[in-house]
Amino acid sequence: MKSLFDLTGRTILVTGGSRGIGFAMGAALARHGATVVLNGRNEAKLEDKARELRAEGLEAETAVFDVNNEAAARSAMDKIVNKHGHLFGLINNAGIQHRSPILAFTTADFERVVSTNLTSCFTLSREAIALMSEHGSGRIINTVSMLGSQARPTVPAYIAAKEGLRALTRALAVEAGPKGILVNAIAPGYIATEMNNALITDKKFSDWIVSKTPLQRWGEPHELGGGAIYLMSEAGAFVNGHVLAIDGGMSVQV
Ligand code: GCO
Repeated sequence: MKSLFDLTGRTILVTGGSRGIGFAMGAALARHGATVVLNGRNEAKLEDKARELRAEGLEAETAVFDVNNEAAARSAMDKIVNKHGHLFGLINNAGIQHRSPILAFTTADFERVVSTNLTSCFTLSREAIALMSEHGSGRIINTVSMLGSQARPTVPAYIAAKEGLRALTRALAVEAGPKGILVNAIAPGYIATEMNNALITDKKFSDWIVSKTPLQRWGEPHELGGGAIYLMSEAGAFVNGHVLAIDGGMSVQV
């Protein structure tokens, strides 16, 4: 009896896949049978991480492109389809952060964050939906954030983009659903990743995060893997337009 969580035969592109949450999701998917294609901008780093998974006997490939480059992204997806016959899944995980008091936050910085964290998710999803529609099936997961409906100072672009990505998830879910494509989101809490190093090493801030999280700790990247497996598997075959919080309960604590 095939497990509900068996991803064998499913090829899944993970953007921002060379480290942190993206690599953790990719590794989890590969360990459940998927062929993962890790995306990033640094070819050497990507190859190292894909080699790490292949050393476990897993199916891992790389696709080097900047998610802001539509043509490069579409070309990478076409290559996946030409090699594997189907792009089953896309995880729009690539994201950047910029922290600054609002009065010093430039328009260029705001637009840069929104471009990577929101606009690129739209363009990659549109291209993926075009390819997935030919098969009548597919899955998209957007990495959003606990931040959005809740906020903290100095990260306005990130909050706006990630909340917009929640809304985009719902918009795509209703339009792609009739094509057999499910679109969902995962909302991490505060996870111990490179992007958050500055926060983790700031004892005052880190203590505050721990106090605001019912599990009283930072999350670990590997703790995002199960959610990705669920939403990419048969177990998630009727889940569409959902935002899965993986935040230790932080989003429900006052
Ligand atoms: C920050 C952090 C957050 C986390 C995460 C929280 O500066 O507050 O980078 O944005 O990364 O998004 O859910």
